[in-house]
Amino acid sequence: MFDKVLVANRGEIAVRVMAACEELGVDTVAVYSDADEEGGHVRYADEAYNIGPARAAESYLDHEAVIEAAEEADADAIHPGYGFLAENAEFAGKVEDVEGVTWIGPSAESMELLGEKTKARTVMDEAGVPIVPGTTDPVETAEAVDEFGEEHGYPVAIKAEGGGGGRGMKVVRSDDDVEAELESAKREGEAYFDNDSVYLERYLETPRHVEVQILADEHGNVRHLGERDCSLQRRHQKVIEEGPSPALTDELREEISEAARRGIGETGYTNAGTVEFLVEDDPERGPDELLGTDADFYFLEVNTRIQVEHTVSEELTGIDIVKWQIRVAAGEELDFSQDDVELDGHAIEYRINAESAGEDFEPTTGTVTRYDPPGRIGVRLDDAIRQGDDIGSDYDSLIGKLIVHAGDREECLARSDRALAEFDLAGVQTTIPFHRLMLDDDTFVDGLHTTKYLDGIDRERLAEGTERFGGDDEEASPDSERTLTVTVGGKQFDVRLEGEPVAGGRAASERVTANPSTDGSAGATAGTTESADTGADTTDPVDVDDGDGVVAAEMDGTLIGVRVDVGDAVEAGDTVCSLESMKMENEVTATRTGVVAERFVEKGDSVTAGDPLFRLDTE
Ligand code: MV4
Repeated sequence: MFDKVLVANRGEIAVRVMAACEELGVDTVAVYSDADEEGGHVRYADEAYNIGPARAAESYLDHEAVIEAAEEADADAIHPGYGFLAENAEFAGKVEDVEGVTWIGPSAESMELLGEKTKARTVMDEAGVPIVPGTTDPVETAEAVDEFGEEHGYPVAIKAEGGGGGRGMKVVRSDDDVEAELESAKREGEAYFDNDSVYLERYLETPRHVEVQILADEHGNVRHLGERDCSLQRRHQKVIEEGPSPALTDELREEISEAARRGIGETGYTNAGTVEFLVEDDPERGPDELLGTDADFYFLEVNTRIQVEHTVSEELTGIDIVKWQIRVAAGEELDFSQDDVELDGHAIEYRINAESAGEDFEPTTGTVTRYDPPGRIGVRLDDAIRQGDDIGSDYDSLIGKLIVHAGDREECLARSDRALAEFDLAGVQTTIPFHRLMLDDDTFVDGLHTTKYLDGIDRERLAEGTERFGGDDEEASPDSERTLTVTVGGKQFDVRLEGEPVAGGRAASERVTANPSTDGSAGATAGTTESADTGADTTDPVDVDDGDGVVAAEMDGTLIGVRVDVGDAVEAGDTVCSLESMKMENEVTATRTGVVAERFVEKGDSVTAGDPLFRLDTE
């Protein structure tokens, strides 16, 4: 076993990995950016190294900075968590090449193979795992797309070879759109993955998203830990995950899980991974009709990392997946057979994001003035924050995960209701009210939601519903108390705040009483927790045009791609540049047709919300 593991991540997943190390008797090393000096993962670790500025590209994504920290700390392994460098085969390869440091994950070679989608499709196809009807070779021309559409029918999905998690996918609804969508998919592939190669699949209109958890060791053992249903998503971001899937019969569940195990076994994969499938749902299906072995399911992609929702499978099987990642990387053999793996009851994970569901899930920031999470039977909370922490906007918005386990789905839903009602968090808006709304939603409660469900839900209903359940402007009751730990002249004090908090968390007239801090622990500010298990995801295009043809940045960020220059003709809807913000890539699109008259920025520039990017002359 390793002596010391460096965790190349932040927030709840970094703490989750360190907790596994703790149980294995392994020392832990945190790395942190300037924004995370007082982050929860730094508090938790045995030692910590600053690896650069807040901007992820200069810290958490800096290969050399992470490897240097590992060498300096004399760590003998690196765990990447999810997001950031977790699925970067190049980085994994660099770690593999460092003498005395082990990569806790699949081999760089496996990551590369499965990261290239047509290769992954080919391997799975050869292993007898059904793949979505389509091409296993890249397509080059509009004619090839057209031909596929004629033969298999529209809609057709054009997907980027390097894509995944919702990025670089375009849907072609008729032959009129082929040319534009093909160009757009290639451009995105090039911008995001340095790879303009694309392939085709038949587009399924209302699939369910089912994924199988895999653990594999270096001795040829491959086990599946059952499936999770992640159909409740918005814009490719999962919000609630559960297992077992409420839509499948045990027979279909077994068939999909075994297909995943077979496919992974063929690739020589090791460590933890997830095999994603789409299952064609029947829109006419009732709550008591489950999808059986006559339903079609298709391999989609393999995620070569631990995922945000791994906790669901841990609750169902009682197997500590993260601990096994570390043990497998250290060469240990899985000590349980497939028959030993039993799914016990039902588990649901609720992502607690600092977002306002009523305002289109806009990320929110603030200071956590009250943090009193639920507990008791069947409730697990994976987090890294504490009362007094600042939720910033440098990283994405996941601040914790509530995982509820019970004997069956019905009990799990009731227990979830109880746990979410108990969850007392103030100072920053979160998705808690949204989750409570979902527990009051017939489609979700009946398990009839597909991947399209949330994007089609009425905005008003979301706004009203989240308001009803504690709402977006929740305030502390007047007699409530909040405490903060502050440092004054080098001494730490617990400060009790009384009175009405106002926006930002400070009372207009508040009494402050201070007592010396009992445990001497540092007062805390933490950035938000990294959550994007899909890596950086694409949000909807940002359209900003203040009326005089100026396209302005809607948020703070860095320009990672500038697509047009002075003199270029653009059409409304064309992407003019890509803006990275909070680890997400946002396409800035032209809102009108015209010619670029002025360009105020170039690739690599940092911009602040409101900064002009281009001026368009309208024709
Ligand atoms: C699809 C699809 C329908 N047909 N492929 C989106 C994320 C990426 N991993 C693949 N995705 C999809 N691929 C075909 N041929 C629908 C989606 C999709 C989706 C998939 C899983 C979970 C949520 C989704 C939401 C929208 C679209």
